[in-house]
Amino acid sequence: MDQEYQVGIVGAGFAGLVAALRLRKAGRDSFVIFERASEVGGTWRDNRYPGCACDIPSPLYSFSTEPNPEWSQLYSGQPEIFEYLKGVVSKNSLKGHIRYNTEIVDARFAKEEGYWVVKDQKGLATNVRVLLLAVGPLNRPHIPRFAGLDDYKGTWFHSSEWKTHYDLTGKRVAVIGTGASAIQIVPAIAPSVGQLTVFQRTPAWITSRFDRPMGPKSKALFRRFPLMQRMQREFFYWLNELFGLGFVGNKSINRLMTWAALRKLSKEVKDPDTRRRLTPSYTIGCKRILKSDDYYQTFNLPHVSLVTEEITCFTDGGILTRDGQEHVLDAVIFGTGFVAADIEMETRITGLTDQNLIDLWRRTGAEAYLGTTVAGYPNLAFVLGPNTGLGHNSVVHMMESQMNYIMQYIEYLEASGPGSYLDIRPQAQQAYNQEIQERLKGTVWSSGCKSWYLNTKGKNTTLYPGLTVRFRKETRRFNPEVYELVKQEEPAVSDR
Ligand code: N01
Repeated sequence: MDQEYQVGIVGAGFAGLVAALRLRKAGRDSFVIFERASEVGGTWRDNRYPGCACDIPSPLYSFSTEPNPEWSQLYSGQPEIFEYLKGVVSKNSLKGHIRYNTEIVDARFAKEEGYWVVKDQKGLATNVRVLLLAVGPLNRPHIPRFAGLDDYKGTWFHSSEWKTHYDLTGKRVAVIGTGASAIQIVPAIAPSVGQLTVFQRTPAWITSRFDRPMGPKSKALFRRFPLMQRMQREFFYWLNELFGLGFVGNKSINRLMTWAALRKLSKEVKDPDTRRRLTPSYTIGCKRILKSDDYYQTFNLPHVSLVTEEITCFTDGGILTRDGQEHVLDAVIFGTGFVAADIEMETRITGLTDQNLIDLWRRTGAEAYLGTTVAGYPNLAFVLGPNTGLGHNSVVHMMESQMNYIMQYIEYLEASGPGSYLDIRPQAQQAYNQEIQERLKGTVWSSGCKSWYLNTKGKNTTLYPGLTVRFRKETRRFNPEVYELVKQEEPAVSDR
């Protein structure tokens, strides 16, 4: 069977939609998006917990080609971001390209033909010349298997699997974890619960969000003068880049961020002992810096308490901590994050050999050239692949940079004739990743804390160790000399 599409995209979250928009903009129609759920949105579809919002300002955390003058807040909530994504899909007529409820379980490169054969959970195969994996790193919940959890009689769930029908009103509730999700959940549920206990293992560095509503005047202004919104986007982008310098070695900016965060803590938390326990002891930025305008104040409420004793186990009625105290609870929310650095995709991906890419990465740690292409797996690219995450700016910018590169990659491949394939040379991939790991050494992320940026072997496979301007420059031009181009002598297929 011939290839059916030029491009197949796995995932219809932000990354998959960035890819689809770029293909559309280039006038391409031969692409299909495989989405395992019944709706687009990825993380913004799955995370529905109270208070869920983006910690990057919406004018920046949006597609550069799809500005939205209607954001109601500077930091929009999940329902609005989800609606925005669905709106972009409708406006750009992408719906017809999406195969919903389709989970890709197997992707095999047919090297004689120069295309990928991808199979879904029902066994249906589709052939695509280029496969784009846009699955995102934050969709596999990390749920620690505490002893006794199975015997606990109360309700428990992970932040990304919120039980929307469970009413927390008046209940004795615990939140485990104090990461980005938890610090949004805690102030959102505190007013309605009867008692709230926050179990903290490591305090987070928290800075102010300075969130504010976008009133009718600014909306009207942005509608009338799109350039104004573009300028607002640029403003936040460059501000974040400036603070990004503090992550990659600039001590003065790092000190400024530390000072601002400590000042905020001392102003917003009344009780000195709670304040002390909320004070981090590691370098700011080593774990993701969190942004909140209302988390700290929650600990001033009489029915909210912070527990820093280690959790020993669950009991029938709640949680037992190392000091021997049992915390009786009706419900426990796991704000314990995601498995991000150890790629645990269910899909079997085989390229030029029978080696499953995911098994390979389990051994080596995930790595790719420019976070995009992987040696031995030709005609395949990741959008938001290894070491493309950020601690300081919008990942949408990174995805759009990658698509600048991927579009040229596709054009070059097509110009090379039907059935040809492009494989990144292992030496180029290795040199790039050595440099990435080298550059990470001088950053805050390597300053000694434990974070989800690191895999179980301690290797940082998630973050790009620099400013996004640098990555944009690196991805500006496709460089064919670092690829091996294999042309078919007698092409088995023709391009559609
Ligand atoms: O997860 P986290 P998150 N016992 O890994 C604690 C993005 N995000 O879901 O620091 C006790 O940051 C752990 O403690 P420690 C955003 O980019 C997206 O909050 O490891 N505690 C930590 O406090 C963010 O950065 C969206 O000591 C345990 C917490 O759980 C990323 O997702 C929304 C524990 C985990 O924090 C992850 O944020 C929110 C244990 N055994 C966040 N195991 C959306 O896109 C873990 N912890 C909507």
